[in-house]
Amino acid sequence: MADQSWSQKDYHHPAAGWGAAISVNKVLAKERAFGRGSAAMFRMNHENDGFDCPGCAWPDDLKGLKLDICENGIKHVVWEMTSKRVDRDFFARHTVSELEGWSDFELEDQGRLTEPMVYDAASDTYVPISWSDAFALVGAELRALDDPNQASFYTSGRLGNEATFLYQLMAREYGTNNLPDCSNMCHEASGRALQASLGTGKGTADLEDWETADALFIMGVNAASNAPRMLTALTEAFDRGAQIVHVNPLIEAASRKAIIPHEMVDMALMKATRTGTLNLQVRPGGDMALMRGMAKALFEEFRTDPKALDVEFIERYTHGFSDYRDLVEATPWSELVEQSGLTEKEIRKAARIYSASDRTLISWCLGVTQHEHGPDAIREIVNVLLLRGNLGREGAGPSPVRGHSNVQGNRTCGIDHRPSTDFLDRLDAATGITAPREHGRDTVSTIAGMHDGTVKVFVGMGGNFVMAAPDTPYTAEGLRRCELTVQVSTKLNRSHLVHGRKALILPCLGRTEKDEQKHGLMETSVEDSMSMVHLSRGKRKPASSHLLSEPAIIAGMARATLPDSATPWDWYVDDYDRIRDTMAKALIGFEDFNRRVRLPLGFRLKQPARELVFATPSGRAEFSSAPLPDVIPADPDVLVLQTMRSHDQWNTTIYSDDDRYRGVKNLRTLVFLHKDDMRARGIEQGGLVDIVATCKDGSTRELRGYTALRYDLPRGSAAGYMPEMNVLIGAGDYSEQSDQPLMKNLKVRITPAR
Ligand SMILES: Nc1nc2c(c(=O)[nH]1)N[C@H]1C(S)=C(S)[C@@H](COP(=O)(O)OP(=O)(O)OC[C@H]3O[C@@H](n4cnc5c(=O)[nH]c(N)nc54)[C@H](O)[C@@H]3O)O[C@H]1N2
Ligand SMILES: Nc1nc2c(c(=O)[nH]1)N[C@H]1C(S)=C(S)[C@@H](COP(=O)(O)OP(=O)(O)OC[C@H]3O[C@@H](n4cnc5c(=O)[nH]c(N)nc54)[C@H](O)[C@@H]3O)O[C@H]1N2
Ligand SMILES: [Mo]
Repeated sequence: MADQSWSQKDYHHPAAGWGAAISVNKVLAKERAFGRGSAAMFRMNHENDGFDCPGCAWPDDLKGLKLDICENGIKHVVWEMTSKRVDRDFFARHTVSELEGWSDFELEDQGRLTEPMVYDAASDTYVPISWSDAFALVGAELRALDDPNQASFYTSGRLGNEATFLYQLMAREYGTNNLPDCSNMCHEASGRALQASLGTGKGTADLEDWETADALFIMGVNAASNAPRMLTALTEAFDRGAQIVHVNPLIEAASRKAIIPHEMVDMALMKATRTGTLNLQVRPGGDMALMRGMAKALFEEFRTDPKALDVEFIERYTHGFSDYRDLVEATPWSELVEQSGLTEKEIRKAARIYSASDRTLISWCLGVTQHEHGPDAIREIVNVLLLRGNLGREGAGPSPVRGHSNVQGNRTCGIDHRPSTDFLDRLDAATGITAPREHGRDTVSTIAGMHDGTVKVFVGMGGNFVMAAPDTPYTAEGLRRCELTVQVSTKLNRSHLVHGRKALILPCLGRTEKDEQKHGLMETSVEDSMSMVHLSRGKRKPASSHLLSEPAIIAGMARATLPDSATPWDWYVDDYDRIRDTMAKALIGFEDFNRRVRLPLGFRLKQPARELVFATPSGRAEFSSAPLPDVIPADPDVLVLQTMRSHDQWNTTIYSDDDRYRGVKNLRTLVFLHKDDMRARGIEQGGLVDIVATCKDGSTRELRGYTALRYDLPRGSAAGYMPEMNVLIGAGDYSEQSDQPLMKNLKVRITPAR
């Protein structure tokens, strides 16, 4: 064995519970945020008073006095509240070249950014710049471009709705739809599939549906780490006797048992509740075959039991049923078994659970979306739901688990590189601008544009583009070719060091902080995974007196870029109610925004598909009849590698090198493999390996010296961590259907290290 400082053990404890509590205390201590951290928890996610958890997009459970908090949400808040600071002295002491040698962890660990900085090539350092000079620089560069489409405006899914609206308004008034966002890497597939099937880009289920479903299918998500508050819904589901089927190549912690931290008695007694009733270890990309197999079993059952299908629903509300049935019936079991990686018995068992249930909800995340056929797989999920009328009623429906806390709100409020004409017409009418109609660039195409010289200015509203995007060196080279890169951030990260000829770091307020404007303390709104829109109000003193809010930074850039703009940028920033008044006119479902967002729990955006109104060409829910893809590599030597998060990270932010629920300590440069695949390759437990990925264009990329660990996953598959493994994903490795990078489907060869 190589390095012995790491360890791997099976994890037998329940998810959440004391392990989580202890971990929270460690984080509080490390960030020197004890008093602050615990006070903050009690202000988070509270009925219209307090800030929205900046972590994931799981909805807040605000009923009664239940304090709905989770370990990772707390870590995330504390991360923002650290008492450490990155100030001008820090930048004077360290050249950018020196900082490039630091780890991502070390960079973020320096604390909060405190004032605007500009890159000074002569000294290779960032030096202070006033806000007005920073805005003037952005304006001058943007105005100097030959074509507005030479700029690209990225959003990471933290941005509140009001800032989001101003940001897209600025880009469109300036003249481009180049609005890539992190959603291009997570749920683009869900948006496109649901739009095609149901005429809406979002799920239709809400938290109450989670609370009343009697069968839940949880697909391709590591909920205990990435949506921990789902554990509450799962324990409650188990307690009421619901079936909970987890579909995942890995048996993740959320599929076993959990103790919910706010259930103090359970915590004290160590009483764990089960959170799963069946695990189906599909092969990577095998979800569509599983769904189709379930449909096939239902059709068979229907021959003797007319209740197996909801014939009335199908006749009344759907289109394309008979084509779909013919296709499914023509697909042999052998193919479904092979492509799903499951046995016929397992698929039939899942189908029986489904047909015995009156109210079924199907949820999914990146394990389903980040594949070549993500959209087809999601449409197949919808097909299966439609077969039994699991739509538009309590306890049922599709429920994608979104990522960043406001990624869904970003799309609703206009971050869309492919906006509909309808949306743009309303925007124009409400704001008096003339938005461009030509579609813009997404994440993948922004990187391509940086390389061919058609993208010269990059603005990042949050996020860490260079680390989050695929093909790290290629993306880095693209950013370096830009004339100007602007990063609006709270903490130092690699995207500040990998910069254009000119570069700005613009530090902003975090969501936990007070946002004081001319008309007083401002609130911003967010939309969760289940379409609830509610207010978030920061409570803490800002990390530095020089920070501006995101709306103020956007307005500053807009004023400098569009000197003749008729948009009242400063007037908007003085009072966010004014932004909301304009949003109420521009966005469907936001009527009377200012009043409704102040209702005790905010309001739920109307979901036409939930009312069985379908904005599809046929006006009905569309069955899709996509061919079943072959997801098995032709060469048995090739493994399908997925890149995922550890328990202790937030996307590109790494809290520690541990992955508690997978039993790993102190190691991130690892690859999980099936024991037989290890044996076949002469790889030992803990042995070092080289990983070579072959990209779609035939080019190869490699990572050397990773540690191989035995893990319970399907033969032929492998797993490791993002963002380190992004170097293996070619820039051209994205889905033809969704343009999403294939982050869960890399074709690799793994051999003992040379
Ligand atoms: N603590 C924490 N919370 C987070 C984040 C974070 O980094 N840290 N990130 C946030 C963001 S932006 C997002 S988008 C979400 C991401 O949430 P997840 O989707 O849970 O993210 P991953 O860690 O990529 O895990 C992917 C899961 O899919 C499974 N999987 C892989 N391939 C397949 C497949 O072919 N089929 C099926 N059925 N499953 C598969 C993996 O085994 C793993 O369980 O979480 C959000 N919440
Ligand atoms: N290989 C692989 N790659 C992936 C994925 C994968 O599963 N596998 N997942 C993809 C997914 S789903 C996503 S969403 C992306 C994540 O992509 P991003 O959203 O671009 O990345 P994050 O790591 O969430 O961004 C962290 C940075 O955001 C800044 N920040 C934090 N809070 C705030 C705030 O309130 N305001 C502002 N302005 N800035 C703030 C901080 O400076 C911090 O360094 O990564 C993608 N990349
Ligand atoms: Mo995401």
